[in-house]
Amino acid sequence: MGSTDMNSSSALNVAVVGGGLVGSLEAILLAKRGFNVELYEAREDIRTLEHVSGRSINLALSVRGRAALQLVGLEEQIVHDGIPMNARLIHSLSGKLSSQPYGKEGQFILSVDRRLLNETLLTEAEKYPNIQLHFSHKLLQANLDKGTLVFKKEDGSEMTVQPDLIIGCDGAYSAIRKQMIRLGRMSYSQEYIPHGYMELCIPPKEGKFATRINYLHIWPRDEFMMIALPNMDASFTCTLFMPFAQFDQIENEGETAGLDFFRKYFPDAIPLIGEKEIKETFLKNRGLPMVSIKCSHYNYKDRVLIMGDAAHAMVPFYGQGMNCGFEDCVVLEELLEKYNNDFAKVLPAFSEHRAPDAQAMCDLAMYNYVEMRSLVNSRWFLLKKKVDKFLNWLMPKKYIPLYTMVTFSRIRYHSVIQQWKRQDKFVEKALFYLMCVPAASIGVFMLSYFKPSTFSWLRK
Ligand code: FAD
Ligand code: EGO
Repeated sequence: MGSTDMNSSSALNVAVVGGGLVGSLEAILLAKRGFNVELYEAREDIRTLEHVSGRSINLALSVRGRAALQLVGLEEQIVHDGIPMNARLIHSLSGKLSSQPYGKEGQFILSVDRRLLNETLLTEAEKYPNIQLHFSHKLLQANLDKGTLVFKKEDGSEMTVQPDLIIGCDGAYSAIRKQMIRLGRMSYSQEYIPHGYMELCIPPKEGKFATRINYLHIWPRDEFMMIALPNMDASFTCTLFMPFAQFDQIENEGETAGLDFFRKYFPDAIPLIGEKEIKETFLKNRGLPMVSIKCSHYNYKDRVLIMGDAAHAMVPFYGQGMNCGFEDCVVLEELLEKYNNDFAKVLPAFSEHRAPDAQAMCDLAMYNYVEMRSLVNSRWFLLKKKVDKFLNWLMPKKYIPLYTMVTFSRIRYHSVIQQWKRQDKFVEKALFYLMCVPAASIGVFMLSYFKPSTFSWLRK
């Protein structure tokens, strides 16, 4: 049995495992190339679920993610359904607000609703006659040598398929990746960080946004960090990052500990979120873990490929996880084109081309995690950004801030690191030589003062 396809069509069958952000997008791209695509998603169809307690969390979409959405003709719609964030807005402990734009005119990142984005992609996928969506299909086993996948269906029964190509887009805890590791010769590392995250909601105030809309709100507080991104329904979603030890302490201290914590570190956010909501969120929810996963390669022979978080989960301190996963899709698309859909060439090439970049982004995200905690307070945050801006003004071609290269360009991530190191070295050197000027002047002055004869040849 070469496939589950009963049609006489000779098109190759591709199974996409995971109908999250990357899986649903990749399914569309593969269908556009004429493959028969079967998409298997463990959860129910999210479009049929009631707007239950699971609060709509939002994501920052930037240039790399948009490039992929453009390939499937959805960029405009997604941008329309998102909220531009033109600047960062830094909240100091005293409640002072300072903003700084992300770029020149019209440069912004977008706050998009994860669920809406996923639903839009699934609905688009459904328009293709050569895509079949299978919800409530959880991958149980995979035999990658034979190329067989076993799914568990809603009614508990099992189903086996044997597609020509398997694309694993099943997230950070990928079952496909697990099988690839078992087959050997695959590098793999994972790291849980000591921080957890928790989401809180800033509800609309009299139907309007309770605070300034078109910003990425940031509360830098050393070990504790909070951000807020706007939603289309006039609410904001806050994400609080703090060490699990602190989450545990608050949990053990009792009823009002969460609120007391906010009084101490985020006083200006209390009227926005509401005392009751803060108390309840701390009682109801716990800190959620964040993991960074690097591996290589991403393919198994010419049969299996992992993409998105399955291949490279990263800590969220750059807002790049989804963007990087979407860029994976662009890269795969380019390689399929280049090698005329020849999997034996495309898959190894994808691993070789993409792993250095995705690993670089994982490193950059981890670096930002360390960097942001070292910023101590909002003053330092702003100062750093001002220095970046000044250097860029001084040398627009030679010095591009790291955040700009990552977020507003499509420079390969590994090249971003190279360029960043290069320009940092340059700045260091420039500073050194600049310091040499006053140092030399002082030297000349002292010499001429204490030993004027040194310069007697000048007076001839
Ligand atoms: P997922 O979205 O995890 O999708 C995987 C899918 O596979 C799921 O639908 C799951 O149900 C399914 N699945 C899993 N196992 C199986 C199985 N055995 N069988 C069948 N199906 C299965 N990224 C950004 O770009 N910008 C941001 O601002 C941003 N903020 C973030 C904030 C936080 C707190 C976190 C945790 C992440 C953030 N990210 C952000 C990262 C982003 O969420 C991920 O990179 C993105 O969701 C990855 O998409 P994916 O499709 O690879 O994986
Ligand atoms: C000095 C000052 C060096 C995610 C500031 C580096 C990340 C880092 C988590 C923001 C924006 C989208 C984000 C900036 C820096 C999302 C982001 C940034 C956070 C936290 C985030 C910025 C979701 C790092 N982008 N960013 O420049 O505004 O700067 F604060 Cl905790």
